[in-house]
This record gives sequence, C-alpha cells and structure tokens, in this order.
Amino acid sequence: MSKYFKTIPAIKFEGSQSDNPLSYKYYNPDEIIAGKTMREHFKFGLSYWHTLCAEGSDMFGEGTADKSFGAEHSMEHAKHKVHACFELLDKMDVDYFCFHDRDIAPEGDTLAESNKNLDIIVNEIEGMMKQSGKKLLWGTANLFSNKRFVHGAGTAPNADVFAYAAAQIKKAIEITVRLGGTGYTFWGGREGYETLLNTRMGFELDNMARLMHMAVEYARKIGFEGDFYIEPKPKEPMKHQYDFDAATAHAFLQKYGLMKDFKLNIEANHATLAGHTFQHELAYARENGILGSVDANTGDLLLGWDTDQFPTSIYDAALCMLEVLKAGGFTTGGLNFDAKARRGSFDQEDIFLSYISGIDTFALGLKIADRIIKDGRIEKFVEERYASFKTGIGADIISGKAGLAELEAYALGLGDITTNKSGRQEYLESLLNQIIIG
Ligand code: XLS
Ligand code: NI
Ligand code: NI
Repeated sequence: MSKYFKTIPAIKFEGSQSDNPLSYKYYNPDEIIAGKTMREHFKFGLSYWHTLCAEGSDMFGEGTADKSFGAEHSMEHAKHKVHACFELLDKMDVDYFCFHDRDIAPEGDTLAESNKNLDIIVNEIEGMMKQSGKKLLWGTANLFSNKRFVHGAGTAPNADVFAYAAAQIKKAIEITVRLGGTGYTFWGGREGYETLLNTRMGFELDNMARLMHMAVEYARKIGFEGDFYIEPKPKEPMKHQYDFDAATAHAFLQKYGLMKDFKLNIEANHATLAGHTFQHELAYARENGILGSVDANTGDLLLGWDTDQFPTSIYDAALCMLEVLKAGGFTTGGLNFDAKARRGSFDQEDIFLSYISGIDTFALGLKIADRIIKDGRIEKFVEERYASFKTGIGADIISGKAGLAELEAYALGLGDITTNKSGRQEYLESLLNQIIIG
C-alpha cells in the first residue's frame, strides 16, 4: 500500500542508536512496560484535521503544504484523503484516528447533501477499517468553521443555529457509532463569548447542557457504549470559552448531572493557555475520576495561542504518563496527536518525522514514568509529607472525630508550631533528573 507517500517506507523500531530519521528510536510497540505493551498503553491516534487537511495557512499567509493528494473535485479529494490516511496509519503503525465530520467529507449546499457526502465517505472509511484493523478513537462535529456558528452552536442566541448544531451532532454520533468509535468529543469551538453586554451566560450554559443531554440520550439509544468527552480550552476562538479548564468543565458536568456519561479530553496546549501545566490538568481529572483521553501536543511558551505543535519535551511526556499510569491507564480513551507540522515543514516526509518525534517522546515519557514509580522515592517523600494525618489529631480530622471545638482545644495546647518540614522542591527536581538520565 504505497500510493501517496511513495518515497516513505514503513516506520519500524530501530532503537536509540539508529541514525535513520524514518525509524522509531524509543517506541517499540511490543515492548512491555508496567505489565502492558507500549501499543496497549498509548492507543496512539492520528488527527485527521491536522494531518490530512491542514495545509499550513496562517493569518498572514496561504498554505505551504500540498494536501490535494492528486485530486481536485471535493468528493474525489475526500476519498483520496481516506486512502492517504490509511496509508499513513499503516506506515507509521498508528492504530487509531480521530475526526470532525467536516474533515472527512465536504459540506454540501444543504444539510441533506452534507449528510449524503458523509455517508459516501463513511462507507469508504468503513471498508478501509475492515481491511486494516485500524480503529476510531473518537469522533466529533465541527461546529465552529461555518459562519452560521459565528455566535456559537449549542450556546448560540439563535434557536435555528442550535437546531442545526443538534442535527450535525446527531449525524456525527451515528457515524462514530457505526465506525465503532469509543469516544465522542465536545470541544467547545465557539461556545463562549466576546462581551457580556450582549450575552446571557447562564442561559447559554443551560442550553449547552440541554444539547449534551440530547446527545447522550440519542447516542445511548442507538447503542453507543463509549464515553463522551469535554475538551477544555480557555480561549481561542472566543475571548472567553465556557469550558475554560478541567475544573470548570467538572463543575459544569456536576451541575447539569452529566458525570455518568462524560469524562475529559485533556489537551496539553489548552492546559498551558489556561495558565496551568499539562500535568495539573491531568492530575485534576485523575483525582476526580474524569480522565478520559489526551490530545497530545504542545504550545510555544513565547506565543500566546494554540500552536498545536508536536510534543518533544520528555519532562512533560513523563509527567503526563505518570498521571495516566496512576489513573490505571486509558479505558475508552487514548493518546491522540492533535498536532501539526510547522508551516515551514511542508514536505510529505515532515508528516512522518513529526509523528515519529511525538511518538518517541511519549515512549520515553512512559519509560521514565514507569521508572519514577518503580524508584518510589518521590512517592515515599509525598507519603511522608502527609504522614501527620495518619495518627493522632490528623487521623481524627480525617475520620471526622474532631470538629472545630476539638481542634481548638488541641491547638490551644500547641504553642509555636515546630513540626513543619521543608518541601525540598529542589531535591525532588534533581531526583527527577537523576531518574530521567538513569
Ligand atoms: C482545538 C481543538 C480541536 C479539538 C477537536 O483547539 O483542540 O482540535 O481537539 O475539535
Ligand atoms: Ni487545540
Ligand atoms: Ni484538541
């Protein structure tokens, strides 16, 4: 199967000493780490939109990469993209992919025509999935590109737009179910606002929840057993996005009774846009039982927008995989590269090189995370840091035996507190380096 990327061979694991750029140096899919193969740990996914669609245009200039795959007519182009996608998955040994409805098939003049286009392409995708054994990680609907969504979709002030969004979600869920997807993502494209002078925030949030409940009800009715995900993002395209970060999305899910069906899809670049670290968002989700899936990418800390770069920091990848391991691994979710090669990296080969770099980074991250756990010194330090809650007054606080009155009586007898210990951050950071370097 070599039609679109003729010069690129299948990418194999060659080990860290290989100087072949088109090989994995650290990702050995069959290697067992912490009881599972690397392949099983990650469930790596390809983002259809960045990989098959994005041509590198930005606010100031046109595309630089050719993603026409030799086709002009849009439906023909869409079919070529399907085949190019499966050639990429095959050559890169990536098992999963993710898409928005409009990534896979062009929008028609009417909703009915758009749906017909989708049916044709989904047939094609289904055939390729059967042949190749590749799987759909999650599907979603693009409710932000078309100008009808200028003021939002589920949070639009216009009921017709809400209805249109609902119809698009219905179809996207049907496709996801038909292709065996284990997740359905709500990234709040334009669900937010620019100014409160024209916005009823509470009403918009109620409507968003109404739409999500409709989605759950319909999906369960047609047999969807996977998880829904909210993908938090604080800003861009709207000045203020409603799903600001993991904690905000968590509050929303709890308020509207959606906790049973929803988890989070945490994206690295969105975490940093929210002023958090990637690990913070993952840890928050894990602590609250809502860590669903990951959009693995990175921003550029010198730029203030969602640059969706391929991740290369082994520190971030290690701390991400530490959270994933602590959560017991992915269930419905996986690790989707919501990332694209830079505008200046426009060769076909750059697609492969960028995935290799992201995949190898996470392979290293997993190995390091496993070493951190096996080493045990960091966990032991943390365990001891909280040891005062195991006995005496600490245990009474945890068990509920002590209330304010009992604690006052205890505190009155304390005098100056002399039991505080150093947090030893610098020691822990150098210990982490030591574990990384080995
Ligand atoms: C955009 C989002 C988007 C979602 C899917 O910032 O990351 O790509 O992952 O709609
Ligand atoms: Ni993003
Ligand atoms: Ni994303």
